[in-house]
Amino acid sequence: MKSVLISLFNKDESIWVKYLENYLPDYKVYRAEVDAYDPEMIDYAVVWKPKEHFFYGLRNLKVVFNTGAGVDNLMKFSQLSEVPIIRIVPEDLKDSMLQYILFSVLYYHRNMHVLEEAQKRRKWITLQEPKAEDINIGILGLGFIGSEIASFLETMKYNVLGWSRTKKVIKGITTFSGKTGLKNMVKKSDILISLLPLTQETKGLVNRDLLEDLPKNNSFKGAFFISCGRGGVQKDDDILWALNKGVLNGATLDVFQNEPLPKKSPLWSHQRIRITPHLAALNNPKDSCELIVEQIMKVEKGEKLNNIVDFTKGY
Ligand code: NDP
Ligand code: OXD
Repeated sequence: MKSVLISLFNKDESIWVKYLENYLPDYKVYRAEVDAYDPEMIDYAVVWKPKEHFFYGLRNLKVVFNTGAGVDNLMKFSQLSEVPIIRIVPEDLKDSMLQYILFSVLYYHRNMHVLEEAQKRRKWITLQEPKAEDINIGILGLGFIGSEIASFLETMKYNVLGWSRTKKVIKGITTFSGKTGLKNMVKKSDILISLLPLTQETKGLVNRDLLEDLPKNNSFKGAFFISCGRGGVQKDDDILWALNKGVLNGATLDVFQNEPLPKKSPLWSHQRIRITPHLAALNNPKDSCELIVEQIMKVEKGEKLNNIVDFTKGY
């Protein structure tokens, strides 16, 4: 009998087990932290932030399924350089991220950050918002999620710019790559959005130097930062510094260098920061399990897999 071992940090594993058992009636599904199992009998692993010891003894592992888009938590397991890691990214993950980003972009575009303050002071102020085409939105990361967000924002008439490791061609989007490309894009970005994975190269990329390049004399009198990729890409202290110095006008942060964000962090109470607890786009268990099962069937038939992570690149 084939076996699947599951370990999902902070997720309700029982729902995932139910779907997997339902879709794979001939397989045994074990929960790593609950069930007894023989590690040598495990064929597939379904994980989210697995514990240090999770992969011990899994000598016959065929594939690891990461139940999320970001695989940074798996890069410390050197034994996985030999085993394919598949990112499970259902289509609706993009929809969720799009909703989150659209909400955040509109919040700033329609001056809600100013109007909320005015309401607290019972002040009736009339503000004319800039036209969408006069707002430059710079997107860091043009992958599965970033490219879709870029195209959607372009259909909303925003002027969209995007930066990636390799230069992209996306209709209606001005694209950049490389260090100079990054600087050139940041200098123009009224709203900067991070959708980058956390790798050796992206760690700490959104820092003082980068934030200082953002426009200051635009119609918002400063730029906004929306962070939805990985917290390690930004330096939280530098975001605070930029806000306090007036280098940045506002920030919406879904991800942080340390999660959960420590209670004592000054980010919580900063007037110009909006915080959400890493939920911009969550994997829905049903669609994810369907994708996992689809890929298991491919392995069993010797077919090519989709969404394989490049362990050397780290994403
Ligand atoms: P992809 O792997 O499809 O895309 C990653 C993008 O980042 C690519 O365009 C890639 O460039 C670019 N990139 C990677 N390294 C660099 C670099 N050194 N310099 C410039 N660009 C770089 O990832 P997804 O779009 O699926 O997801 C992005 C991230 O979003 C995930 O890694 C995850 O961390 C995060 N995420 C967060 C969620 C949340 O709830 N907050 C939910 C889902 C995802 P290239 O195209 O050239 O390879
Ligand atoms: C992901 C996430 O990477 O939820 O999918 O952050």
